[in-house]
Amino acid sequence: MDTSDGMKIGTKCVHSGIKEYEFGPVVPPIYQTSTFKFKDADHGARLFRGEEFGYIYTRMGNPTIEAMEDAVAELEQGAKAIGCASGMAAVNLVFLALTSQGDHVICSNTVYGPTTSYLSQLLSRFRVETTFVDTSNLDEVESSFRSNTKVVFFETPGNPTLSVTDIQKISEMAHSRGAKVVVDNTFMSPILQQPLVLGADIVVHSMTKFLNGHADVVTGIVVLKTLEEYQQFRKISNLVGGVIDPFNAFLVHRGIKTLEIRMQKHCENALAIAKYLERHPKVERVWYPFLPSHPHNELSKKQTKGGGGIISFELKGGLESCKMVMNNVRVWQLAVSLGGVESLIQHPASMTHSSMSKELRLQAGITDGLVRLSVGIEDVDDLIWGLEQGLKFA
Ligand code: LCS
Repeated sequence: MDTSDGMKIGTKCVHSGIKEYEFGPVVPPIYQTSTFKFKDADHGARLFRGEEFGYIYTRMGNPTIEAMEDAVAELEQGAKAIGCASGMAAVNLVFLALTSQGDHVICSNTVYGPTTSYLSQLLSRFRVETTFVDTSNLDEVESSFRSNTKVVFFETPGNPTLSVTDIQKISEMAHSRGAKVVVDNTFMSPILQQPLVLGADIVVHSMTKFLNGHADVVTGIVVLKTLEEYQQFRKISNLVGGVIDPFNAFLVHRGIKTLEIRMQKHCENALAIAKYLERHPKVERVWYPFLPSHPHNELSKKQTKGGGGIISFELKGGLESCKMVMNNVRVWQLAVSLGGVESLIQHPASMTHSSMSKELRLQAGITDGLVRLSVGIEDVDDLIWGLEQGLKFA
């Protein structure tokens, strides 16, 4: 039995999803099995007809995976969730479930590069058309709706420029036109932002990032608001595969126990580093939602509990300066991905967002002089010292 009902989120992080298991372990066992025995032939047939609940085959469900899925669903205040093999597998599941030939999607122009490419280069082959807009601009979103618009998809804050989108207002707008709102909540985690409570229909995560938090798995999840939607999505997930495996689910569930304290430290460190960068003579501009200079600071403070662990900044010296900083920083590691306990630095234009066309990249504000930081939980003095070693060369 889940013991976390009615508790605060830090308690939920520790207890959510955990059931009673044989021998009484306090953490869910890793059911590393592809398949489950039926009691007899009639039992197997009843499970397949859906007349009785039971595990059948791990692509369709597994107790270790379900424990983690229930934990994330509870933290996001959804009904149920589906663990996926990666964040991109979660994005794919959403669009396979929600769109058909001839449909239209509105997507923020500030999302992870491969999400843009998935929509513009892959889903378009199945005659699902996407309009990319600045979703922080409500007028732009409003004027992009068509009679066949089925989905509005965005990250908030967006990767990598940290532009913030009003979840509540966009949800009202989309619902009045019969479209669903899907929020990629990877940058915030349910500790800082709960899109379903603000009116969104579906949440996706790359759990590779903050939810797991330790840079040792690639996984994703789709959180559904209603059981009916979950059942509809589960049927599609059973067909497309691309599900998480029990060991990775175990690791993510373990990571979630410390999610609240990790997010607090990510936010605290990131705000201090954003302020340091803002004062730095070699830095042109800093993008961090909880800085008063961020254009969406007010909305960010209303909609989220913290600025998160990601900062982007523009160097006065452009691309050459970015390379000097990346090649000379200490403590920080030059690598893509984000949301782990270790601090990382990378260059969106040539790395995470390089699959986008130059036109879409510049439209999203991803210039050659932009550097992205994923601020970890190390001591902030060491992080600032490490950055300064690189910035000296900018
Ligand atoms: N959504 C967001 C917001 C992401 O940042 C990423 C990956 C994905 C979805 C896809 O998740 P994955 O399939 O990798 O689990 N973002 C990355 C990034 O910024 N650097 O490397 C990966």
